[in-house]
Order: sequence, then C-alpha cells, then structure tokens
Amino acid sequence: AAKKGIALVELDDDGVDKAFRADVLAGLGEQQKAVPARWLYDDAGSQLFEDITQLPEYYPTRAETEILSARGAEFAELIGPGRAVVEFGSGSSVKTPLLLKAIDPAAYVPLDISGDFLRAAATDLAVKFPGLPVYPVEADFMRRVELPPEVAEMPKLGFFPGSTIGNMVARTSVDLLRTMRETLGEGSKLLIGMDLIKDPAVLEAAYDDAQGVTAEFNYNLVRRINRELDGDIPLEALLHEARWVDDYARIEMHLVAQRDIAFTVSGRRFSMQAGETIHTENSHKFDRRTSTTLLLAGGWTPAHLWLDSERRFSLILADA
Ligand code: AVJ
Repeated sequence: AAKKGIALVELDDDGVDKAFRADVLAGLGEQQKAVPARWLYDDAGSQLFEDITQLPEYYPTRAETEILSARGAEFAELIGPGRAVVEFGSGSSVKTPLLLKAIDPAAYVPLDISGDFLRAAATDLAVKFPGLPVYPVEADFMRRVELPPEVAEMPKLGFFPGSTIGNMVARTSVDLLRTMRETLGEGSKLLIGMDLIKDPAVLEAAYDDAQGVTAEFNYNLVRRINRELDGDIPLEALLHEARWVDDYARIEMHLVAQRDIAFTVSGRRFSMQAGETIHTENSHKFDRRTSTTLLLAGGWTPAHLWLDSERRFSLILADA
C-alpha cells in the first residue's frame, strides 16, 4: 500500500527515484559535471550535515543560534505576537524553539517535502510548546503552498534559517523568494538567515574540516549513486574540494578525479580525466548590499539586520 509519506516521490519500475536518476544522468553528461545539491540529503547525508553543524570550523549554525538566543526581545517588538510562523524546511530542534519562545506565535506551520522529517519535527515542537497549534504541511516549498485553513486569517511570519537560500543561484533564489511571498500573502514578514562573505581561508575551512566530515558528506553522494543507480564510480579516485569562487561570491564543493577514470551509472558510460570534477554544491555568501538586492528582487523589503558577535552571519527581517 502507498504510504502518505512517499506521495511526492515517483519511483521507477526498479524502485528508484526518477528525478534522482534523471538529474544524475543529465548532470554527469554536462561539460562541467554537476549533481544538484538536494541529492546530498538522504538519511545518511542529513545525519552527516547534523554532524557538520557541530564542527569547530562550521560557524554558521552557532552564529545564527547566537543571534536567535540574544535578540528575542527585539524579535518580540518588531514581529509582535499572534502570527502564524511558517517555516520553510522542517525545522531544527534548536533554532525554531528560540524564535517561538521569543514572539508568542498563534500557530506553527512547518513545510517540508520529506514527510518523515516533518512529522518528527512537528511532534518534537508540539511537546515543547503545549497549547501551540502545529499544522505540518508536506509540500515542495519551491512552489506556492496552500496553507491550512486554520491559519488563513492570521498574519504570517516566514522563517528560512541556515542560509539555505545560499544554495541556490540568483535566478532560483529570486523565484523562491517570490513564491514565498505568494504562499505567505500580504502583510507577511520573513526572517531569513544569510551567511556573510569573509576571509576565504575561514570559508574554505568551514567546508573542508580537519576531521573530514564534510568530505564524507560529499562522498556520500557517490555512495548513494553507486547504490541506488547501479553505479561503479571509483570513490577512492575522487577527492573532496571546497573552493571559494570570488567572482560568484560562493563556496563550491567538488569531487576531483585524481586520475583518468571511466564508470557506469544506470547502464550509461562516463569518463573523467585527471583533474576534472563533479560540482556538487554551491553555498553563496552575501554582504549587506547583495542581501538587500536579492531580497528586493524577490519582493521583500529588508527592515532589520542582526549580526552575531563575531560578525560572521546575518539574520534579516523583511516585509512583504
Ligand atoms: C545546509 C545548505 C546551509 O551550505 O552551509 C554544509 C550545507 N554543505 N557543509 C551550507 C553544507 C557543506 C549548508 N546548508
């Protein structure tokens, strides 16, 4: 019987996610090989990302959490009580409670494409905030989402922490911001985390840590391709690299071939010359001007910007 939790995933005859196969085969066929970053987050990848957030070099989670815990009184004053908080993504057990505690919301609506993560996060939250109505919605928030009727009349606060917006190229992030505005409606606000441009050595260390956890996160994608798409990519011939690309103000993750290799994925042949790479993730960084421009292009007017004490990360409140 079909589970509700897999409603958004279409499977091939052999039980493989169609979109995963299509994305990987198309991406490996490009001149610059690339796989969309969303495929990094299977169960193992999501666990590895959790581990990344604990690393000494990976500052964004700590910096944003510091802002959320230090600025509660200002959030309360600028956002006010009685809003429905709509979180894009199923929510972190640390950040979301800090926000909810500060602003006295009327409801909490987590949106996520993964029903399993969503239900776990919603249950966790409902236990921490008895009396707060929680309405989880299983949906792809890259498209306009129909919010539950119970929150229709409430003013909304969108919450999009983690600098996840940085994983998208400008076109896609502007589309998402505009879609969020449609989902949330007139009079809504958005609280969004955006990581800042800084010393490239600090950025590269954050994405290539000494313990090799981020490398494992990147290698996990290859393991997933080999396992789910019947691949034989020689993992030992690929090396994790995090490079700051100044022209685009972003960290790129790549897998670099250490020698000439040839391999098969889902019956298709591919080859890489030594030094050639598979591009697996972008993480764009911002400054005040570029974050302002991006938000304005997406239909949002920045109203307030907070920094952590070391000025590494920004949290921005914007009006629809
Ligand atoms: C979860 C997408 C915000 O880009 O910093 C961490 C993912 N990749 N280390 C980021 C990530 C490598 C992270 N985001």
